Amino acid sequence: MTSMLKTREPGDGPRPRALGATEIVARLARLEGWTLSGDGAQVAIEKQFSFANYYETIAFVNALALVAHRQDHHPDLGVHYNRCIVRFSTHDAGGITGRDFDCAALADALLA
Ligand code: H2B
Repeated sequence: MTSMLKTREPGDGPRPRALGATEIVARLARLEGWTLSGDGAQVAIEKQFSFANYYETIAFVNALALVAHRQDHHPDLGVHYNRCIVRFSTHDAGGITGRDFDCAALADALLA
């Protein structure tokens, strides 16, 4: 079923292109707290978000889930009592793409 909440549907737009190392480093420098993690098939950009308690952590996770749904781009999440580790990579491209950086900025904006 098509959701009214979605801004991107599967297959929308050009297939994302995996970014090279120089571009990844340049884009990481423009974000606060995001780092490169893993390598090869496990490469991703990652950030730990800290909260006061479980309720706040889950509120963030739920808000991020809506962003992910709207963008049709889904992070891996490590959910803990008062922190959430967010990892973005693009499986379809086998690496990190502009979509990962766009969604990282949207995750940050949830707390701005
Ligand atoms: N999320 C992430 N993180 N990477 C992808 O490659 C990806 C996704 N692909 N969400 C999307 C869904 C794709 O499978 C659908 C068909 O658009």
